[in-house]
Amino acid sequence: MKNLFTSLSLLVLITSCKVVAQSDPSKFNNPIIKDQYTGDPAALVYKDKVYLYAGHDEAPNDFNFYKMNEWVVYSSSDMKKWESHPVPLKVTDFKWAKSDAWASQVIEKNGKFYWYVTVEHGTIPGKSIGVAVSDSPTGPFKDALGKALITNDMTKYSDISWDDIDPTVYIDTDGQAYLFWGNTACHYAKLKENMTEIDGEIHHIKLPNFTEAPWIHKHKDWYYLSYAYEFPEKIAYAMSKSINGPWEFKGILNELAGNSNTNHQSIIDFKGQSYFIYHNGASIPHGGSFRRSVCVDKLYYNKDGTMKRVVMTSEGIQ
Ligand code: FUB
Repeated sequence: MKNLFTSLSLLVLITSCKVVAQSDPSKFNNPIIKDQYTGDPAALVYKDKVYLYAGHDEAPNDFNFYKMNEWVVYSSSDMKKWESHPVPLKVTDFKWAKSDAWASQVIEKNGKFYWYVTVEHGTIPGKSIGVAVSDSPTGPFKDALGKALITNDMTKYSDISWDDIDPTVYIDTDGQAYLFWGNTACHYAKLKENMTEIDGEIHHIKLPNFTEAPWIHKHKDWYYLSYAYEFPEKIAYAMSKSINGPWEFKGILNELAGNSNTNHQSIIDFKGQSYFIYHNGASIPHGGSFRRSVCVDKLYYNKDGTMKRVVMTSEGIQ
C-alpha cells in the first residue's frame, strides 16, 4: 500500500511538473508591451528595425471607455525584445484637436516620417485625421499642417460623427501615396507629393461588415485590405491586383480576441517572415476593451496568395 501511495505521489508530481513547465509564464512573449496598456498597433519596417506605434490606453480600472491622450513608440530588431522610447506625440501637439489619441500609422517618405492620427476635432464636430512629421522614426513629431487633413464634414457616406478614424497609408511602387480610413464606411483618397494634402476625390469601398481599422499592405504581387469586421471585432480581408481595386472579399483572418471588443491589426514582412500584430485585453491585471495590450504572432500565406487564419498565442514570437 505504501508503495502504491509512493508511486501515485510520484505520478502526481511528474504530471504537475509537466503542467507547470507547459504554462511557464516566462515563455509567454504576448503581450509584447508589458509596461503600460497599448492599443491600435501600427508597425513600420525601416532599415533593419521594426517601429511599433500605438495609442496609450490610460483608462483606470473602473472606467468603461477609452481614455487616450498620447501615442507611444517601441522598436525591435528581432520582434522579441522591444525598446521603449520617450513619448513622441500627444493630442495637445495638435492645437486644433481636443481629445482622443485613437488609431494611427506612420510611413516614411524621402527620409521624413509622417504620422497620420485620429483625434476629436476641437471645433468641427466629430473625429478627424491629422498628420505629424519628424526626421526620425522615434520623433519628436510636430503637427505638419496646423489643421486637420480630414474632418467629419468632408465625407458623406456615413451619418455618424466617428466615421473619419483609423488612417492607414500606403505608397505604391510608382511613388503615389494613398490614405485609407473609416468606420462603418471605408474611404480612400490619393495624397499629394507633400503627403499633407488630399489629391482629388474621396472614394468609398464596399466591404462586407466593415467596422473600422483598414490596413493596406502588399505581399508579392497582391494588395491586401484587412479590416475590423462586425462588432465585437474579427479581422477580415479582401485582395486585389491594384490598390484602386476591385477588392475581392476573402473571409476571416483572425477570430474574436474574446477579452476585447476590438482587435486592430497591422501586417508586415520583416527579415523573411510575415507578422500579424494586434491588440487584445489579455494583460493581467485589469486588461479589457479599454485597457488593451499589443501582441504579435506569425502570419502565413497560401500558394494562391490568400492568408492562413491567424493563431493567437500566449507564446508569441519565440
Ligand atoms: O482606440 C480607439 C479605437 O478603438 C480605434 O480608433 C479603433 O480602431 C478601435 O481599436
